[in-house]
Amino acid sequence: MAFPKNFLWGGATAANQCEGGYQEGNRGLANVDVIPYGSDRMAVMTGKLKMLEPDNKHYYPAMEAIDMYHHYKEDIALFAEMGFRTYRCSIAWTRIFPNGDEDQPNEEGLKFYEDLFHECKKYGIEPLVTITHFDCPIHLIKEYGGWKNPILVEFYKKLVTVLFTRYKGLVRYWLTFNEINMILHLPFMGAGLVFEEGEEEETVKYMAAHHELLASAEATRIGHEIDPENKIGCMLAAGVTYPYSCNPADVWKAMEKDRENYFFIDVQARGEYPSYAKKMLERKGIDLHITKEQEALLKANTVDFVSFSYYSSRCASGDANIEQTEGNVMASLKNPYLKASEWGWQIDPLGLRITLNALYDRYQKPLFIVENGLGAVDIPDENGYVNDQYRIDYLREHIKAMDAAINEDGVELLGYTTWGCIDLVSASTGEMKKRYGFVYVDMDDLGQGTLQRRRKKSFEWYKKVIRTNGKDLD
Ligand code: BGP
Repeated sequence: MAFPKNFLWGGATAANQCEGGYQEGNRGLANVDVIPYGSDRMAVMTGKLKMLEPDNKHYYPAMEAIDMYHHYKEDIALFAEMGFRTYRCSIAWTRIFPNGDEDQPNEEGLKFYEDLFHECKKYGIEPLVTITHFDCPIHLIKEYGGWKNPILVEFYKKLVTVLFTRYKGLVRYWLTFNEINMILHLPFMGAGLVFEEGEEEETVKYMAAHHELLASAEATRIGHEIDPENKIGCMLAAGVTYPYSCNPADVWKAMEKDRENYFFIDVQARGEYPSYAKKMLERKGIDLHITKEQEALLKANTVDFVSFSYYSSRCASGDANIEQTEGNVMASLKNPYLKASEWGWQIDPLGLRITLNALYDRYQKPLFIVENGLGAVDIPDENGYVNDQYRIDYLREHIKAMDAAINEDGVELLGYTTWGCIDLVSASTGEMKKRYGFVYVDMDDLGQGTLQRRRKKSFEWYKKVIRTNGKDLD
């Protein structure tokens, strides 16, 4: 058991799921603010139901979330108490450019993150910053159609130039787009796409993806220019796909499913559209009009490291009649060898080792696990204490898998940030009761609660894991 000396242990959050304060500090309205809790949520996230303004009939959990906007000092102090060496957070685009297309950034928003990063540094915590974690200014959606419009690349360039300049020396680790492959599954959330009657959805999604890939390469270029010390990474919703059986038709299906996801990272890490993707687009009749300049941009600006989220492996078959289960948005077949969380996400620590190896074999770049964890219903006892042994068990097995990948397989892994280190709003369901944290937050699915923070059992456990650099996992 030995993790590298500078291994970055920590936790991860996203602005839209924890910050709240959606109207504070001149912040503008974003897509994530108008994604409601309840039965319309999926339709809005997928761009099938157009909701570009809040209404009185829905509850919108991101608006207040766990109000980290006002609690960040207290929360970072708790992370420091656990010994975090890094904290992954994201920037709300609309705090920096409320509409997205202004000439000048909003000073209050810039100052907010500057203070937050200083607060991290005070404790020796290295910020790991996601530039866009599922957020897009509503104005850019209404006015330009979101990422389907290439002009978004220009607005994004402006955003990253401001961020890299202002936070030079304060932030070194950056991720361009959270779970970039989610655009195919949650296009409103991932790219501000709303589909009009008769619109060719797949074409629009791949076009928007192309623009995000260009924007990501631009960010890598600009980030390196402004400060060569910057480390810029991409981010994949990962989880290897197993063939349901050794039937070659199943093996083929599993490969196809993996390629659907790898496609994005192939471009970001290897610098070009892979041949299978070109053929796939051709077959579908999708022409992205890729220019020579764009090809050169992608080629010259590959990422420094590959980061990913991992919750479970997936399973695919050539036979359409096998039972499905829930997964991180992407449905998978039910794997009879695995147990699942209360939300049906299959638990597979060895799958993490397999995923780490697959990504390292493919890209030969340092990896970073920036999300992993167990979403569970936590029931506080009469003293408000949560004994979340199940979460400890989940994390322990995944840390062992990381250890094996590093020490037995030679994978280069920079760090590990568990998802939702403090309870926050679930991205897929909008619930608060799907909790991931070491810190309990008193808030329910409809925004009722005191917002009080309390340490769970896993808090002390993770503190020990970090203190011993992953040696003591008991
Ligand atoms: C990933 C997202 C996160 C996060 C996590 C857990 O897809 O990057 O934002 O929420 O999944 O998912 P959920 O919140 O749906 O349980």
